[in-house]
Amino acid sequence: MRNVRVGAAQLGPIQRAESRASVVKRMLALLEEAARRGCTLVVYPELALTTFFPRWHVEERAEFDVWFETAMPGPETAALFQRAAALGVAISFGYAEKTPAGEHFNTSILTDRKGAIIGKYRKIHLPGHVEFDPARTHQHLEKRYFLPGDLGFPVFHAQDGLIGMCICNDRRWPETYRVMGLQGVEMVILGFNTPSVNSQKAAEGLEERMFHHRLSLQAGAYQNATWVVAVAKAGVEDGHHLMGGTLICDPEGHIVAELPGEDDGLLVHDCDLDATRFGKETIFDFKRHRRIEHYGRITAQVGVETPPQSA
Ligand code: CDT
Repeated sequence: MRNVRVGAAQLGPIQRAESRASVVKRMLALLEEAARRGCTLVVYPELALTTFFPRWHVEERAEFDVWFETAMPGPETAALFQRAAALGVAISFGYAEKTPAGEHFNTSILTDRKGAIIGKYRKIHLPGHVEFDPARTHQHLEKRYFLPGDLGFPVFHAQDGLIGMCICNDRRWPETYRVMGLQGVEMVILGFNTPSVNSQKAAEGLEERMFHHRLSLQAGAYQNATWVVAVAKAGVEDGHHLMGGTLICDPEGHIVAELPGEDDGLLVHDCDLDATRFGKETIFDFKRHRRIEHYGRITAQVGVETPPQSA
């Protein structure tokens, strides 16, 4: 048994006016609770330090550099790393990253239990659009403000096992999990900011959004025999509703824990990494069963190419 007691640390809404210092205080409160409850790993959401700013359009994107971190840890986040190290708890959270070369990424990091960053991931599947779109009920401008991640889907030795990260929209893509699955991933951790309505389809509300969320996570877990820990930023943020749905899937694809509500809150679960072995050694023993000679299209082609019509 290789148990990881994980704390999925959901954050309620972060309003535009809320300072980083105030958010870090909320994260620290969840960290303290997690340590009291014996967690060795705490996972926070995507863009955990700020409001979900890609919902706003600005002509001059440099105006939005205020939402980006140029150092991690930085002045406001150092306290989080220090406290996590003192408590012996590893942490993972998402933030907007601006590199020294001026590139912008939607990023998450993973630390060890001493507060050292041992893993970094930059979001690859950026949803939404580049320009203001008047046809949508709300904007989702991730493609405007971020570059697609350039680090692949790495998996890290952590917590006596193999842990990988992805971010929000990545969870809807089977490729995300499979690339990590091919590295033996035993726990996928991710944060998300998901509006509870579809900006292009008013009829698609919370129930359907939650269905697709669970469906994606459960399939990813089962098909790769891995734990999946998904953590929401939820509630009404600057007038826009983000769904909750912080949950944990076991390697058989079952949801084994789910956090109700849309406020700051901690979902704690014991995840035995050895529970991934059965699936990895039987139905999803990739080495025995995969047929890569038929998977060429997956990497050779982006969009759909329909077959030619027969005469
Ligand atoms: N943050 C994020 O990736 N949210 C998306 C919303 C999709 S709608 C453009 C998600 O997949 O949940």
